[in-house]
Amino acid sequence: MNFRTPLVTHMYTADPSAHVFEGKLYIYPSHDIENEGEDDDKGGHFVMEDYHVLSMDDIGAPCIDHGVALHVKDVPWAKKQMWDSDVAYKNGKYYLYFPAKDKDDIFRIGVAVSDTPTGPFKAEAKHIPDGYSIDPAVFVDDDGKAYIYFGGLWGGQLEKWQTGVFLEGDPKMEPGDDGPQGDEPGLGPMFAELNDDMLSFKDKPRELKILDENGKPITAGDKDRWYFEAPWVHKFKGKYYLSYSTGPTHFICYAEGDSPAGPFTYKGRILEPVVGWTTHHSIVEFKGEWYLFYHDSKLSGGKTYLRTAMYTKLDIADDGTITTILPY
Ligand code: FUB
Repeated sequence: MNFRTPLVTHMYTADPSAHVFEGKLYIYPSHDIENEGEDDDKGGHFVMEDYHVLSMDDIGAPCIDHGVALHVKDVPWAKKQMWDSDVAYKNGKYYLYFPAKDKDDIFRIGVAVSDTPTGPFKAEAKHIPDGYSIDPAVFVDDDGKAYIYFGGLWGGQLEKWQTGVFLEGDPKMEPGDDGPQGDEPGLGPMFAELNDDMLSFKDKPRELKILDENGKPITAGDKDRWYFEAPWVHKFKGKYYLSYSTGPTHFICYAEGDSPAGPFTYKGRILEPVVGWTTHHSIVEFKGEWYLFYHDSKLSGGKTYLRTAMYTKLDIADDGTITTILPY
């Protein structure tokens, strides 16, 4: 089995979003590249320019790189920083959801369409209205309804959107300064149902709170459990599980709910910290088994912005409890 080893080594890949399409595993990673950017909390060193699509015919099979599926130069509204993406299938088409900074350096979420899971994807002329911040993840339920989750703090700018419009704030402020603090409820990921055309939201996105065991929102000061970025939703035995990264404490955690719209109650940890600053994952069922795709920075010798995607098996008990993975 090629568990816990790089999916590919000819380029750096991160934020792997895995799906089963046409009986195979398709992985949609970020494509990390070398750069001189500043390694700061604003994420200036993540300067990705394009997306490649990867696939595996089976667990343990070689991972194939299908080449560039979308480049920033082909996205009319985008300027730079093609961060974590996700792909959904509906109506015979594949939809790639991705963030990028627009001409004003504001992260927006766009969509690009293809007839095949490997692309190439053609970007819409404008970003999705009300699509902002980073890390879009789309969950298509058994009834065909599709939901998008997105948002990340600090470099991902989520805290700038608390009023529904982008607030730049004091330029001297450090990332995170203007988000909730201490005992205040932490910000949760944003959520919206997608319209049938998959190109727009049905309603304005709304924030999902992650609750603790007493039904109270996880606070901004609860850094081992707070939401930071990287939302992902999977369904198991009729329940919905929202997993996410805790950012500066480097955990992947999960919370359980009865509906894709939440509320979600914190349940535990999926992955302990990896080498590198970020960790970002996806969860997929393939041929009756569950897998966690994630990344670390081992291959680059710990460079936070040069990461490598990999996967391992996930053990889920009948009641949905996930066994915590120790990465090494
Ligand atoms: O890949 C750039 C950013 O790093 C992602 O958007 C975050 O989730 C983190 O993995």
